[in-house]
Amino acid sequence: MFSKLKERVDGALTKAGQEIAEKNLSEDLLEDVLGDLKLSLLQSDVALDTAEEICSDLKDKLKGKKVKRTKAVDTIKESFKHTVEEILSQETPDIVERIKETEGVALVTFLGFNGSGKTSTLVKFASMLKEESLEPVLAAGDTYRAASIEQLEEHGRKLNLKVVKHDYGSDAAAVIYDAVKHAKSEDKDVVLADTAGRSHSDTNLMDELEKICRVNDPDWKILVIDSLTGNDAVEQAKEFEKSVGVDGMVLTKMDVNEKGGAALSVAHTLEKPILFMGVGQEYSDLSSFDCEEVSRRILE
Ligand SMILES: Nc1nc2c(ncn2[C@@H]2O[C@H](COP(=O)(O)OP(=O)(O)O)[C@@H](O)[C@H]2O)c(=O)[nH]1
Ligand SMILES: [Mg+2]
Repeated sequence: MFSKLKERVDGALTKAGQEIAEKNLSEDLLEDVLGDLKLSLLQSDVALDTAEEICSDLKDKLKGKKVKRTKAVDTIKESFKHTVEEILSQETPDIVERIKETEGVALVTFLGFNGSGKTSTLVKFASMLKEESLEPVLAAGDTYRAASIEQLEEHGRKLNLKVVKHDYGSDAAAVIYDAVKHAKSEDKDVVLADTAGRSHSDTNLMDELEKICRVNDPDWKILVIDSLTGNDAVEQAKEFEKSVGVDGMVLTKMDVNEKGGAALSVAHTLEKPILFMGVGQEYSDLSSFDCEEVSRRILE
């Protein structure tokens, strides 16, 4: 009888103790802490819209949540870190394996702004495929920028790979079509197609890109993004996704960028995997995307 009473008293005391030890996360505290965390994202070159969306989603998720009083700030910080890691850790397909499994000739096109690193990424990828005993054909689909065809031919010579080209100003869709035809006739595995760099204001080049994709129906449309791009990375990603669709992304120049915020911006915007990162100017400087390392750089 007494022990029952004692149990009840003990229970009530524990509950009262818990209530003192716990609190609901208030909007004020969340705004305070998330405001600081948003600033840290901006300092890592994360685009403003992305930083704002991440923090406001997190605020909605955490508002009113019961937490240990002494751990309130830590809980918010932990959730924030977890969110950043989750955005970056999209499931990444093994593109090399998928190319190997493709029946006939796989077509991979590289898209992106001028100077983002399309041609460099293409030739690094060609070198990676060669090491996997695949034989790519290169398509000189940038028929627009001066010297782009010679640049690709030079790499073709170094890597001992066939480059299919037409003249400057010619139809890029036709170059890529020919490259695929050539690859089929020679029993090659894969065509890697370069394209001209474009910007959202370049309607002609965007139209040309749509034609390339309509005519050739690539297996992979890979968006190449310069990791040094700040707010504009989001706009670029949206524009390419809207026009032709994006299957995966490559973040270049990660060797000269300590911050890595563009990776978070584009992964959050498109929810597409980051297949590789460019980490230098040698053929071997194409690494698989290291989610943990990039999260660390952004959160540091
Ligand atoms: N450090 C560094 N430079 C890169 C990387 N990727 C591309 N570049 C350089 O960026 C410049 C533009 O690259 P390019 O491939 O010609 O860009 P494209 O106009 O998109 O074809 C060149 O000077 C490249 O050497 C990278 O991962 N690291
Ligand atoms: Mg180029």
